[in-house]
Amino acid sequence: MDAELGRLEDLPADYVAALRELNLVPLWPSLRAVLPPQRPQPKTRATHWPYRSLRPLLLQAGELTPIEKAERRVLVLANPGHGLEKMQASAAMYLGMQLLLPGEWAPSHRHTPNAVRMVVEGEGAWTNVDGEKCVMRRGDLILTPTGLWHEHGHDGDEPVVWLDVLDLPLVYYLEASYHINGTRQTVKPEHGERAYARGGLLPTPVFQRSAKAYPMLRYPWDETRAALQELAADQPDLEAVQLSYSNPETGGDAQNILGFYALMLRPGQALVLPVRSPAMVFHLIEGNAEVQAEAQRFTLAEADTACVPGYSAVSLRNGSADAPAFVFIADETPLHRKLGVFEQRG
Ligand code: GTQ
Repeated sequence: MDAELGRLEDLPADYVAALRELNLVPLWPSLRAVLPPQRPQPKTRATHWPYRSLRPLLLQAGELTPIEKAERRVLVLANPGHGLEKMQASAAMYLGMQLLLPGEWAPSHRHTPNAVRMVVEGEGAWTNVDGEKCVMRRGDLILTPTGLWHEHGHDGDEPVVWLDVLDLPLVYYLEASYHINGTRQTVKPEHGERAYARGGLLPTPVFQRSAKAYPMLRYPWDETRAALQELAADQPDLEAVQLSYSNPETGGDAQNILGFYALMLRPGQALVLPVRSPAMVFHLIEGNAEVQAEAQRFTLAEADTACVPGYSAVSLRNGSADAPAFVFIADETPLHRKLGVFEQRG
């Protein structure tokens, strides 16, 4: 058992005042708060954002606020455990649902936080990232890594919605968050998803290697879905049919701070995840699934998003006995591993 430590109230008021005057703080009254026993006490709460409820409010934002007055028309999925005004889903993850209407243009900018988009609904939108025009179709994952120019446009005739996942809370906390506005991008003919279309085969130009830190920017959903189904068929005993979105040149994580994965739950499958230090986000692309984290249980319908804190017991269950469920997962694993604080218990 931990010894009980002295409280601030135990100290003479004039002593505390003298400390404050010199910008000094006694550690012992706060020691247990910053170093709690056995495991962290996350502010992040298990939270569910049903798409059915947020969609009408997002479409209403399209009527209330023109794109010129928003630049990015986004409703932020804020975790109440952190306070809504902090606009964070977890310690390091930000989530937003972004709406772009036909004919609109979200102007070019670049910023220090890394972003990805997971396309939720609608046809005809595109995002230019570093001069590469990425079409946006449901289930596609599109990267906009740190420092790269990006702009969103829409040539279709129905609203387009996507989920933004950024490491903004971390970069903001580091006092390293800022943006620069730019002008309309010149589109180049390259498409990383074509160059790296086959796993295990790398483009190998004789005269130069790719100089791009992020060679693949769009991960089309039809490819990801097919890869999951082929993996499931190839390994019928595999417990977790999961793929990582990776950088095809390095084989490492697609981005430096957050990790991105696609998981297929077989019909009727229940999956108990190991307790690990990073927080996780689940976004249901197809099917239906249940997420249980500690005392909470959420039933995810298509396009629903949920967040769970690190160090919690999480289990997933496919609610259908006939059809697979496809889940997009974002987590803080690359960050935890780089910092040396990654942990898996049990
Ligand atoms: O689309 O560039 O949700 O800059 C937050 C900040 C989206 C974007 C967000 C952004 C963007």
